[in-house]
Order: sequence, then structure tokens, then C-alpha cells
Amino acid sequence: MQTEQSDTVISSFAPAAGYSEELLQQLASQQKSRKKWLLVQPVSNTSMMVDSGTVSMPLNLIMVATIVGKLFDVTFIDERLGERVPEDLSGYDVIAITSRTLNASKAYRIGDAAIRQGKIVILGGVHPTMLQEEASQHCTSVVYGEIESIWTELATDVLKGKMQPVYRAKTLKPMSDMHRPDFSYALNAKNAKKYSSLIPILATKGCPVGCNFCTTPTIYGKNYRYRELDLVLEEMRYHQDRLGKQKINFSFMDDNISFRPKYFMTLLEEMAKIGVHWNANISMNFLDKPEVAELAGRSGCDLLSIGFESLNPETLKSVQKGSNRLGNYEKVVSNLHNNGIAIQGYFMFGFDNDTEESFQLTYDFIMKNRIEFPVFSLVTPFPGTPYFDEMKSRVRHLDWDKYDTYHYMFEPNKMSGEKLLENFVKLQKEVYKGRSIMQRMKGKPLNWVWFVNYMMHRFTKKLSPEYYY
Ligand code: B12
Ligand code: SF4
Repeated sequence: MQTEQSDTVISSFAPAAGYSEELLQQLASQQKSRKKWLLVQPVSNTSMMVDSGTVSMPLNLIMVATIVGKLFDVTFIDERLGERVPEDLSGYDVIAITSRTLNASKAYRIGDAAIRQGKIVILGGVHPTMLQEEASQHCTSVVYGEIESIWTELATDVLKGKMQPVYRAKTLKPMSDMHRPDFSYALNAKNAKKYSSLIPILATKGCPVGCNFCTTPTIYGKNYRYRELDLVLEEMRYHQDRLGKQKINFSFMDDNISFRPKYFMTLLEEMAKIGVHWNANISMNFLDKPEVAELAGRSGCDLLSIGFESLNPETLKSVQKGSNRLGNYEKVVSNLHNNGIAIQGYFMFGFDNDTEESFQLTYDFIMKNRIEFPVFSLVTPFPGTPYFDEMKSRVRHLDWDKYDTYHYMFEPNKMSGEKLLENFVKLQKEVYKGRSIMQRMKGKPLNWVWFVNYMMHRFTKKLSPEYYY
């Protein structure tokens, strides 16, 4: 299917000098027995709901497993399912760990233990990418960004037994050249039944909007790449066949699925034909057009995740959230609701402009507009972002276990930290009270969004500000 060309047509994509696909295949075929990789998704220490109960299938590690599994034996451990990395790692040659900031300290502990046992240890994911020097102390090699773009170099060096401290690709691989994720790694994991039934999928990568608190523009810059639509649709059909039904719920892991409107609209047209259901992250510019919401609804969209972030225009400006126009918020919401699409609305607190009134304002906005799935976080300067540089001197913790967006990272100008937390917790309890859920959800389709509200109700009931100081 023809769509416009990707922004970053990486026709010049090639491995670094001295590496080639032919050399890699030759070395791989000379392995006496295939080297054994242990791939790990570490569990974090956070009490956040997303890390307990039903967990989403980790597309990041599935994609790593897919490419590694072409040449090596793979064992896949997702600690969020309850399984733990064994103490004795003698059965493995390579321990490869994915990490975000939230689970970095756990990832490092696993890395340290593996180093002590003489293993090749590879750290990847957003946190090691942003803090290579720190991560290097807990592994043999750090991989910057996606594995696919640096795989030839990485795998060749593993086979030669000569690792470099950092692997960073000079150019990014076109997404259409990436393998279709092999879900068997996750589906065969111990306790795989704990995975949510939503199937993660990827159509695009990158987001040039450039919010200063987000890692995506730092890692992928202005790049916005997408897969051929045929590949995305073929993957959807594959899952329909595998599960023997048409109505499958897909969860797009894209940073911002609508950044190229023509591609997005064609994708919607095609999804409408195959009868799937889906949800995705999206920025709101573009959703003020009723025809976009109408087509999204027709294409099976159940829910869109939108970063409203703040109702304060000064704050939006200060974080460079160029996609948000305060004047459009209600219009965007009603366009989506008119087409049966629920909204996961992200709201952040703890900015210097925030006052106690900001919480009431947000509560009123959510209740009036009946936002189905509000998510609240305290603004967190994640390492490697421009926001981190800006706030460095005020940050209270560099303990990554606290980077769960529930601990406050700095005292805002117009409120004490204690007041911030008190209001933050109170707001969540209010929004997820049984009565408020009914007010926001009454008459809405009986699907998994109700279940999420029930889970949030249970989670917020237990919230207590003291825990997050
Ligand atoms: C989709 C998404 C979600 C989804 C699903 C997450 C999930 N189940 O994985 C949901 C909505 C649940 C979610 C929730 C949250 N998210 Co989120 N999310 C994303 C998003 C947009 C895409 C992640 C993704 O799956 N991409 C697709 C995969 C295939 O790409 P990838 O992860 O980059 O993996 C590739 C490479 O990194 C590399 N790689 C990864 N691991 C490894 C390991 C090895 C060994 C190697 C070699 C390579 C390698 O190769 C992979 C394949 O190409 C990212 C932004 C981003 N681009 O990373 C934010 C992001 C990960 N989220 C973020 C945050 C803050 C959150 C929340 C805290 C938000 C909140 N307040 O609720 C929660 C916390 C959830 C949790 N417990 O972890 C931050 C994390 C920042 C940080 N420094 O840690 C990010 C980076 C966005 C940002 N603000 O910068 N998120
Ligand atoms: S719109 Fe979303 S993905 Fe894009 S830069 Fe901002 S926070 Fe990151």
C-alpha cells in the first residue's frame, strides 16, 4: 500500500565499517552451540498500579527477543509476572536487561550480579540510553536507543567475545526492515496469563513535538518513522488468525500516532475494514477536526491517551507543549465522545505555576467533561531531558526508585511539597470515588475502561501522601 515517504528515509542505513550482515551470518553459523541469552524485564519497587495485577506485554523486550532469537537461544523473564532472575547464571552467556528510570536500580543489581559471574551484560532501554556512564558501571555494554539499528555490530562482537562499552548507531534503520515481533516469547513466559489481553503494536516511532520533560525527542531527535501500512495490517491479521477472532484489542505503543496526518488517516481507513479495536497515544492538535474523530471511531478506536498535562497556559508554554491549545481542550473531548471514544487524560502537577486551586480546576474539568480514565503524575525531571538540566539544582532525589511520578522531585514555588502531595492524593481519591466513577462513566460502553476504573478505585483508596515524601 502506498503512503507518503517516511521523514527519515534511511536509504544509507548500513553497519559501521568492519561489520557486515555477511560476516555476522558467517560467525553465527560457526557457533558450536548457540550462545544463550537471558533477557530480563526487571520489576521496579514502585507501588504504582501499572506494575502489579494485570501487566501489559512488553513490546520492547519482545522486539529484543525477536532479533536475538534469530541467532541465539533466548530465555525471557518478565519479573512483573512474579518470576525472578536466578542467582546462578551459569546456564547463560549473555544477560541482557531492559531498563527505564523506575526500575534502573533493580536492573543494575541484576547487572552487578551477572558481572560478578563473568557474564557479558548488556543494558538497554531509555534509562541506560540517557545515562550511559552510570549504566556502564553495571554492565559490559550499553545500547543507545533501539537494538535493531545496531544489531549487526552488537551480535558480531558477542560472537567474537570482544565487546565495546557503548553501541550507538549512526543512522536509524527504516522501520519496515524490522522483523515482525514474535509474541511467543511473552506468551510462553511463566505466568503469561497475568498479561493483559491488549496486544501491543507499533506503527510509528518518534515525536518531534519536543516537550522538554520527554525523553523521546532527546533519543530520536526530529525523526519520525513509520512502517509500511501493509506490515501493520498484516500483523493485525496475524493476531486475528492466531486468536481465531476478528475483534482484537490492539494497543499502539507509538509515541504519537498522528504526527503524519496522511499516514494516520490511511491507517484508520484500513483498520475500519478489518474490524479491530485499538487505543493509542496521540497529541491533541488535529483532534479538533470532527472528521478525524469520526473516522477514528469508525475504525474501532476505544480510547485515546492524551497529555493534557496542565490547565495553565503558562505551564504549557514553559514545558514547550506546542501541540496543546487550552481553548481546544473541550472541543477535542466532545469530538471524541461524540464518536464513542474514551479518553485517557494525563495531568501533571508540581509545576512552579501550580497553586492549590490548580487541583480544583482540574477536578472540575475532568468531571464536567467526563474524562473516562484520568491519570495523574507529579512532574518528574527524567535524566537526559532538557527539563532535568533545568531543574538539576532543585531535584531532591537521585534515587531512581522514587522516579515513579508519585514522589515529588522538587518543591514548587507556590506550594510546599507536603501540600502538593496532600492535594495530589486527595484529587485522585475524589476522581475515583464510586460516585465520581458513575458520574464520569454512566452510559459508556461496557468494556475494559470500566475495569480500569475499578482498578484505579482500589488503587487510589490505598494512596497515602506520607508514602511518597
Ligand atoms: C507506550 C508507553 C507506555 C504504555 C505502555 C508501557 C509498556 N507496557 O511498555 C503505558 C501507557 C502503560 C505507559 C505508562 C507509563 N509510562 Co510510558 N511510555 C510509553 C512509550 C510511548 C513507548 C514505549 C514502547 O513500548 N515503545 C516501543 C518499544 C518497542 O520501543 P522501546 O521501548 O524504545 O524499546 C526499544 C529500545 O529502547 C531498545 N531496548 C529496549 N530495551 C532493551 C534492552 C536491551 C538489552 C537492548 C539491547 C535494547 C533495548 O530496543 C527496543 C526495540 O526496538 C515510551 C516512550 C518511548 N519511546 O520509550 C513512554 C515512556 C517509557 N513512559 C514513561 C513514563 C514516565 C511512564 C509512566 C510513569 C507515566 C505515568 N505517569 O503513568 C508510566 C509507568 C509505567 C511503568 N510501570 O513502567 C517515560 C519513561 C521515562 C524514563 N526515563 O524512564 C517514557 C520514556 C516517556 C517519556 N516521558 O519520556 N507508558
Ligand atoms: S507530545 Fe508526547 S511523545 Fe511528543 S514530545 Fe510531547 S510528551 Fe513526548
